[in-house]
Amino acid sequence: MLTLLTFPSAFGLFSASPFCVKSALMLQQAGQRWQRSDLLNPGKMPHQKLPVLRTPERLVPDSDLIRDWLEAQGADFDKGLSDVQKAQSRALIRMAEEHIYHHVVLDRWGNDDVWPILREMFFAEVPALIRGPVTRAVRKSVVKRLDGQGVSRFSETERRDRLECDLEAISAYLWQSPFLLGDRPTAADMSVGPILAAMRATPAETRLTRRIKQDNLLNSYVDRMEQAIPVA
Ligand SMILES: N[C@@H](CCC(=O)N[C@@H](CS)C(=O)NCC(=O)O)C(=O)O
Repeated sequence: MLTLLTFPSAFGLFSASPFCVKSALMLQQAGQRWQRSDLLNPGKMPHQKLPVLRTPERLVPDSDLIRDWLEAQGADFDKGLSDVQKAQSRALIRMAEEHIYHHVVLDRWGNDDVWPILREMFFAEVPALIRGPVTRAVRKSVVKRLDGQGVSRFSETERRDRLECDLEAISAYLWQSPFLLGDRPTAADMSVGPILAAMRATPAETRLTRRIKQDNLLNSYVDRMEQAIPVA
């Protein structure tokens, strides 16, 4: 049986990590027999990140490589799509994973209202005596990476505008069909859906959580995705 090494469930989601949710959706959609195994520290993983899929032969790191592996076994997440739609799918996936995702991470780790909740949720197993310094160090390293990526260097208004353009692009698709590229979820939905779900699920009310919750189109899309391929 396949094992998905994943960050644990959080905020009512299969995992705090949208990449882990994406891989779970793909495993489910591919009809594979699989189980989850929760990890808190991916330090020993091939990319020091999660998700990782344990197959009978090897560890497959990275949600894109997991997708490739599943497709090599016969899965087709973009069944019936034209070449242009497949190109659109790729662009949507990159927009969500390489841009929107960083806004979500900043909203979780850079936000002083969210941080105390996150600290208790993610680090409950760290002994109380060292929890303070350990959690501060982890937060500092995440915030430093966001600075390196660049998202936190924009002003709040610039960030809002950048994100808004992406959400409008996604909405333009969703005005046409229940899922991004038609009547059924495809690979693009399995990336975009979990990232919007993560944005909505941040455990404090923020500009980003409100942005999804108050948008009927996006909010119902997140619900639809969760119902279409249940993995929780
Ligand atoms: N490109 C990777 C991204 C995975 C990723 O960024 N995972 C994050 C959690 S959302 C992680 O493991 N972070 C731990 C770290 O960077 O130390 C994929 O698609 O799987």
